[in-house]
Order: sequence, then C-alpha cells, then structure tokens
Amino acid sequence: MTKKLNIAMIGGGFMGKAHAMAYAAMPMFFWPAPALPVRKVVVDVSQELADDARDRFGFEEASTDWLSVVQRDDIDVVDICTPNNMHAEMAIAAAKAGKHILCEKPLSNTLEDAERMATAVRESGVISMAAFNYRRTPAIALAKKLISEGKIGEIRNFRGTYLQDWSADPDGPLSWRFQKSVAGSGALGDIGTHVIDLAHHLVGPISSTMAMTKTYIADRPIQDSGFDALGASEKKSDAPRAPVDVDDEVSALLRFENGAIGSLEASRNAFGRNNFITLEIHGTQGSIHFNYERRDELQVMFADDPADTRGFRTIYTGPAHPYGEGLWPIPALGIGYSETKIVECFDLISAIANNEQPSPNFDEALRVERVAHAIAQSAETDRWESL
Ligand code: NAI
Ligand code: SOE
Repeated sequence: MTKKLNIAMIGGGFMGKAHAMAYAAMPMFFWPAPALPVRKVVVDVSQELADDARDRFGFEEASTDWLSVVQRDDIDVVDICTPNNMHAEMAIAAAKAGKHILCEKPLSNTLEDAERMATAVRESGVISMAAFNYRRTPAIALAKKLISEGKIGEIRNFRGTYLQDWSADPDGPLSWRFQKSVAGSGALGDIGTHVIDLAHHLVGPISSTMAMTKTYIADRPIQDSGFDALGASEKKSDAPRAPVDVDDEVSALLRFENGAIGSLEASRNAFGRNNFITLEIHGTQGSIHFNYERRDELQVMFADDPADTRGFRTIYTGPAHPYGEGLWPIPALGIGYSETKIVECFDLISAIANNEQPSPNFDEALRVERVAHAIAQSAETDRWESL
C-alpha cells in the first residue's frame, strides 16, 4: 500500500489554492505515486477563512492556530503559503517539531532569518524545499538538461527578466506586497528571486552584482482585507493612502563563479507584460531562449548546424522531455502554472519518500537570499557587491 503523508498547509490564499490543487492532482499524473499526500489541516487567520479553505481545497480540518497544528504528531509535512514575514517563524517551529517543509518563496524577509531557517532544517535533518516552481516548467527542465549535456557549450551570458504589470496602476491597493515589514522587498524579493533561482539552476552560483532599484509609485490606497488581490479588485482611488516602502523595479548586472556574466531585470509595473519570465542563455556552442508566456516552447540554436539551416528552432515540450511521461501524452497540449506546482509536489513527495534533499532546498534558497541581499545593498552603495 502506498505510504500516506499528512499535510498541514498554512495560508489559504493564491498559493493555498495552487498547492492544494497540486496535492490532489499529483497522483493522477505521477503514478505509482512515491507517497500519497493527504490534505489534513489548513490554517488561516480567522475561523471563517480557514473553514472556507477547508471546504474549497478539500482539507479534512480547519484551524486558526498554526503552532499547535505544526506540533501535532499526525502531521508529516508543513506547507507554508503565508506572506513572507511569517515564513521564518513557521519554518523554524516546523523544523523543531521534526516536520518536512515546503515553504513559498522568497525564503524570508531578512538574510538573518534565511540563515536561521537553513540552520534549523540542517540541524533537525528534515526535508526542506523552497517553492521556486518555474524551474519545474518542462521547457526550463529541458534547458537544464541540454546545458548539463554540454549541448550549448560553456555558458558565457545569462539574461533573465521577470516583468508583470499588475501593479502599474498607482490606484492599485496597498496590499502586503508593498509593505516592507510584510514582504521584505518589492519586485526584487517577489519576482526577482525567481530569476536568481533560475540563474543558479541553469548557469551556477552568482559571485557578484551591481544593481539599481527604483520606487516610482510612492503611496497607494489602503486596502481592507489581508489578501493580495494583485491589483485586480478593491481599487479605491478615494481611500486614504499610505507609503510604499519597497522597490517597484530592479535591474542588476551579474557575475557568475564560472566566469559567465549577465543581467536580471524585474518589474511589476511593465505595462503589457503579464508573467513575462524570459531567459536568454548564450554558450560557446549555441543559445537557448525561453519565454514563460509561451511556456510549451523552448527555442534552441546549435552553432554546429549546417550554415543553410542555422538558426533558432522551436521545441514543443511533451512526453520526450523532463517530467513528460507524467504530464500530457502529446507535445503542446498545454503546460500551465498548475503543472509547475504538480511537478513541484511530485519532486517534494519523492524526496520525502526517498529520504533525500530536493532542489532547491533551504540551503539553495539561502544562496538566492544572499544574492537578493547583495542586489539590495549594491542599489544602496552604488558599488559592486560580492557574495
Ligand atoms: P495571499 O494574500 O493570496 O494569501 C495569503 C494567505 O495567508 C491568506 O489567506 C492570509 O489570510 C493567510 N495568512 C496570513 N497570515 C497568516 C497567519 N499568521 N497564519 C495563517 N494564515 C495566514 O498571498 P499569496 O499570493 O498566496 O502568497 C503567499 C506566499 O506565496 C508568499 O510568500 C508569496 O511570495 C508566495 N507566492 C509564490 C508564488 C509562486 O509562483 N511560487 C505565487 C504567488 C505567491
Ligand atoms: C506577484 O508578483 C506573484 O504572485 C508573485 O508573488 C509570484 O511569485 C509569481 O510567480 C507570480 O506573481
């Protein structure tokens, strides 16, 4: 009989939905499943929110007391889907209680908290994973495979962007994502960290950076609820306004330990861009291009192709590619955000079942935080910062 793992999920918002869906769907895609996640308890700040999340997301129980849930004997995995300022306290308590942990990105609001989280899981020996799910997009997993096989040679340049426009309207509400005390930083921590994770995954460790950050929209209307509606609702241009104390956008130059160079740009105010994660990687034998808004496709160019057919070709990901056997049987049927979370769940549950650390674990997520911290520092000092 397949082993069962009881999940306690904290936070029933956007990511609560994505993770609950992944626990339910994972065995439908990846069968035989390494173990079966059981949606045991969901926690939110009020009984009403927790009850809603239980009924909507298929959990057995609802609670408002995350600490006592984390300490329950029957919980195997703690899944942290709350705003960033709660990640450290919850993850450290979970590690101390001997629970495996999936924690949403960014790992934490401060480097000190990220260090404490990584130390806590190392000391307790639990499995940890940070939810940088975009590296689980099959096209990005294929890029990783091609790079590892040396198909584009030695990497010389990485250009990564993450552009969105949901916060471009100055009357969009002051959700937790615009408050440093809750979010830690703005575009840098929220979406720039995804690019840092992808850069580390595909190219290798970043060694130094020179960066700029900018806040254009200095205040926003105060919103009523705790949820982040991502600019979509609760727009009240006549509501009292309060200051935004995080960055709207960031641009950074990067140096990698292996000698490659590159850049990162992130903004949530880039009109016309929705979830525009682009990667362009140049090597000594070819190039790779990816755009998440066309995430079934990987563009590759091999320098040793015959001169008369040389150029970027488009590969549509499918069963022949990483994770393809579990996902859909025909290329280009359509990979979505859900699939990245289903694959993330599969990798997490496999790691727990096999008692091995997945990637990125908290140590790797700590390295992402170190780079984000160096970028923020460089924007202050106007100098290159080394890792
Ligand atoms: P959200 O605002 O939609 O939901 C947050 C939920 O946490 C709400 O239900 C809120 O009531 C609850 N909550 C807040 N404090 C709590 C506490 N002390 N105890 C229990 N519940 C609490 O936020 P969203 O978008 O789901 O973000 C959550 C986390 O996921 C953040 O760290 C964010 O950066 C990350 N995220 C990651 C994404 C990815 O692609 N990997 C996408 C979206 C968010
Ligand atoms: C908002 O910018 C957001 O929800 C981020 O928090 C996520 O990490 C990103 O994947 C989607 O956009």
